[in-house]
Amino acid sequence: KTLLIATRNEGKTREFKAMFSQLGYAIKNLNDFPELPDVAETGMTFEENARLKAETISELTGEMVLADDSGLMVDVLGGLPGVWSARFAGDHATDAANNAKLLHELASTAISPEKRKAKFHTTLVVAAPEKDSLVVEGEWPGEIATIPKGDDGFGYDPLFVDEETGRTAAQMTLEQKNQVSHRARALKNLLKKWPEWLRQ
Ligand code: ITT
Repeated sequence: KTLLIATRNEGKTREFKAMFSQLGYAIKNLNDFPELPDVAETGMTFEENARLKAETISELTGEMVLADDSGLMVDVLGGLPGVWSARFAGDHATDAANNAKLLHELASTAISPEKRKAKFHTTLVVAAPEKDSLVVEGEWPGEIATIPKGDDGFGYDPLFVDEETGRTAAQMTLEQKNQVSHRARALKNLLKKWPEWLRQ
C-alpha cells in the first residue's frame, strides 16, 4: 500500500514514513512527482492550507492524498509564526533564518524563560475522489529555548523544548519525537476516524 503525502518537506516526510511503516504503508511525497505543481498556501488557517494541498493534489492525481499544515505558535507573540512558520523570515527562508528571527523577536521583548510558552500545531487533511475530506488536529505544548540545542529533526526543533522532558525536539531521536509530537498526536486522531471514513 502506498500513500501520497502532498508535501515537499523531507523532515515531515521522514516522520510520516516511520509512523506509517508500522501500518504497512509506504510513503511518497511531491518530490517523487516533479510534474505536480506547488500548491500556493493562500489560506489564513492551518485547515484551509491543508485542504488546499490535499484536495488539489487528489483532484490532479485521482488518488487518496494526505496533507499536513503545521506551525509553531508562541504565546507572547500572539500565536505567531503560526500559519506563516515556514515563511517567518521571508519567502523561501531557511530553517536557520526562521530560528534566528524567532530568537530575535523574543529577545527584544526581554521576557523571562517561564514566559516563553509555545505549542506546535498540525492539521492533517485526507482527501479522496468522491469523498468529503477528513480533518484532524494535534498539538504539542512546550517553550522556546534561549539557544538552539540538538542536531536532529528540522525546522524549529532546536528551539522547541518539550514540556515533559525538558529536551528540545532536536535532542530527541526520530522515534522519541514520534511518540509525543503534534504530528504524532494528529496521526493518532486520524487513525481513530480513518476506518469509518474509508467505508463511507
Ligand atoms: P509543505 O507545505 O510542502 O508540506 P512546508 O515546510 O511549507 O512544507 P508548512 O507550510 O506546514 O510546511 O510549514 C510548517 C513549518 O513549520 C515548517 O516549515 C517548519 O518550519 C515548522 N514545523 C512544522 N512542524 C515542525 C516540526 O515537527 N518540527 C519543527 N518545525 C516544524
